[in-house]
Amino acid sequence: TMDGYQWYYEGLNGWWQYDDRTSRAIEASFQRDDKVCVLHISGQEYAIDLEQMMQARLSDPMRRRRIKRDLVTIPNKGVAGLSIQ
Ligand code: V3L
Repeated sequence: TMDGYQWYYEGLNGWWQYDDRTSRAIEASFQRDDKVCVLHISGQEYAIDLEQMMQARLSDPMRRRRIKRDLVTIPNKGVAGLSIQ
């Protein structure tokens, strides 16, 4: 669906995959060349900045993380906080 790509946000010593719904929403914005999209993710609103490649909480913009679009096959920590062992 996404040509073997996925969206990731930064965690401690690695990258987490976004949940599928969020990842598809970010991809749609990316394909439209949007600069930013605002998404509801696990009870919080986040601005996904596709120029800076960062996510930040709307209610607390200091809470920023890097994001990236990369192959689904890269090593990662899991999906949206659910660890892979
Ligand atoms: N999807 C799901 N949960 C998120 C996301 C997101 N895009 N962004 C933040 N959170 P903040 P390690 C992460 C969660 O940035 O051990 C991971 O998913 C975030 O969860 O201040 O550091 C893990 O569950 C955090 O719990 O808004 O790699 C957890 O951190 C909370 O929102 C630990 O991961 C505050 O993040």
